[in-house]
Formats: sequence, structure tokens, C-alpha cells
Amino acid sequence: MSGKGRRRCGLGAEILVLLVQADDIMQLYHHPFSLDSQKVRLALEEKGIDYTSYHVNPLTGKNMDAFFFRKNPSGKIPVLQNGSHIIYDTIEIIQRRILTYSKMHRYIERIAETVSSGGNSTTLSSDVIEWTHKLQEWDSKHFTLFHIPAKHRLYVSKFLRHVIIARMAESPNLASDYHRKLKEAYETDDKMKNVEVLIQSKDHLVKLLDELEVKLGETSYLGGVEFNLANVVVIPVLARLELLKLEDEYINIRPNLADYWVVVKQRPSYKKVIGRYFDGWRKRKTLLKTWCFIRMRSLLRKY
Ligand SMILES: N[C@@H](CCC(=O)N[C@@H](CS)C(=O)NCC(=O)O)C(=O)O
Repeated sequence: MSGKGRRRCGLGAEILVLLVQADDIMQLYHHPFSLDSQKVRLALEEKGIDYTSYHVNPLTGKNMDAFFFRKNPSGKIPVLQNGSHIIYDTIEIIQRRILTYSKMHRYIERIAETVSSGGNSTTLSSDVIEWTHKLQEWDSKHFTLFHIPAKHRLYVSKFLRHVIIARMAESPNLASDYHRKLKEAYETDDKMKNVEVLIQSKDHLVKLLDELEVKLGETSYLGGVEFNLANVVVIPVLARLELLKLEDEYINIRPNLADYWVVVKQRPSYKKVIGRYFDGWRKRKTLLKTWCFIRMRSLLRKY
């Protein structure tokens, strides 16, 4: 689903919505560029959970808009809103939603045997919890930034600083949050000068991938012989490596991981959440759209 819009879901989730949600459908603020957004969307797609989708592009500074900042003063995505309840911790979003869904699914199964969820597990396995935490600890942000040409990285970072200052002027009541964000932007620029940050992030990644390689030698998917939700936190990491053209260095040298990557890319959830933006020629189109926006706004000084 692109932009704003509501997705129809399978029979299981639809009955779930009718039974459970007399209140609002969840709203997800996310973007295809964001690794954590991809994790959450893959989980929602795999479980057939209905939600309203809003794109918030962090590269064009949309996450700095006051309406979004009021929801999440860290300006980070994804953010899940259910009525007045706002969750912005990725682990909590995945685990909380899965738990709620699974619990309700068991309830529905008791009263209507015909309902099927499209998933294979109704309990949250220890693999999901373990790997969600493990991969969440990996510093994907600095790793990604280190692999973007400095010229482009600095251009975007300067643009974003202007955006923060412009939004701060419009909403002085949020000044302290915007100040924190500005400080964070300068700190990120400083970290890019420290190669030790890259080395640490690389070492951490290699350790995780080595561990995955062993696990995938035991079962076809992480955590079992069938696809389960532990895998939704792995897929975006592999997609990020491919996007950065690092698949030979990190994926293809590990045979089990390479086979796994070919298989999971066939899943409809992958195609919907990642493939439609980044596979083949689409990658160029997706990146170019954002790049042109930033260039134009910078040239016109319209932040
Ligand atoms: N709240 C999240 C953090 C999510 C996060 O770091 N999001 C990134 C994209 S994957 C983001 O929004 N970056 C934009 C920014 O920091 O301005 C968590 O659970 O750790």
C-alpha cells in the first residue's frame, strides 16, 4: 500500500476487527526507507492485520512536521496509533500486536472453527523475542550512512538541519524537542568522522550473520521449518545489505543465508513491503524521487 489508504485483510483479521475492534483501526506511520518500519509492516502483512498506512519520509524531513512530532517527540518511525494509544518502540509494536492478535485469534478459533489466520503460529516463540532484540541492537543507521557517498550524505544532513530549524520556528512550543533533534543530527555527523563506529557496527553485523548462517543450516527458516515471525526482523537487514550493494560481502559468502534470501524474497509480504520499492529498476525510481525533492527544496531554500 502506498501513501494513505486502507488495506482489506483476510477473513480471520476481518472477524477479529469486528469482534475486538469496536474502536479504531490501527494507524501506522512508517516509510519504505526505514528498517524498523519494514519489520513492523512485514509482521502486520504476515499476520493479515488491517491498518491505515501513512508515509512519513525521514529523508525529506516529514518526520519533523509538528503533527508527527506531537505523536512522537523523538521524530522516529514507525509509530503505531490505536485510538489514543501511541506505541513507538519497534519491539513493543511487533510483540504487543502479535500477542494481542494471537490471543484474539485463539478466541475466534474457539467460536468459529472455519476462521484461518494465514499464519502458522499463534504463540510468540522465544525466537521472535530473541532475534527481535538481537537485530534491534545492531546499529543499522550508522552502518547505512557509512556506505552512502559523503557528498550525498552531507547534502541530506544539511537539508534536514534546515528543516528542523524551519519547523522549530513554526512551533516554538516544541522547541526543546527540535533542539534535541538538531543536537542528534550534529552528533551523527561527528560519528561519521569516526571510523571506529563503522568497525564496531560491521563486527556486530558479521557476528549476527554468522549466527544466522548456523541456525539456517539446522532449519529452513529462522526458528523452524516453516516461516514464522522471527524472520520478519531478519528480512529488512538483508534487504538493506542488498540496497547498499553489499550482498556479495555479507550474504552470498554464507550459503545457507544466500539460499534463505532467495526463498524469503518470494513471499508476498516481502514484495509488498520492500520489493515494490527496491527490486530492480524500482530502486532507482524510489531513490530518485526523494533525491529530487531534497534538491529542489534546497535550491529554492524551501524547507
Ligand atoms: N523507536 C524505534 C527507533 C526507530 C528508528 O530508529 N527509526 C529510524 C528509521 S529505521 C528513524 O525514524 N530515523 C529518523 C530519525 O531519527 O530522524 C525503536 O524502537 O528503536
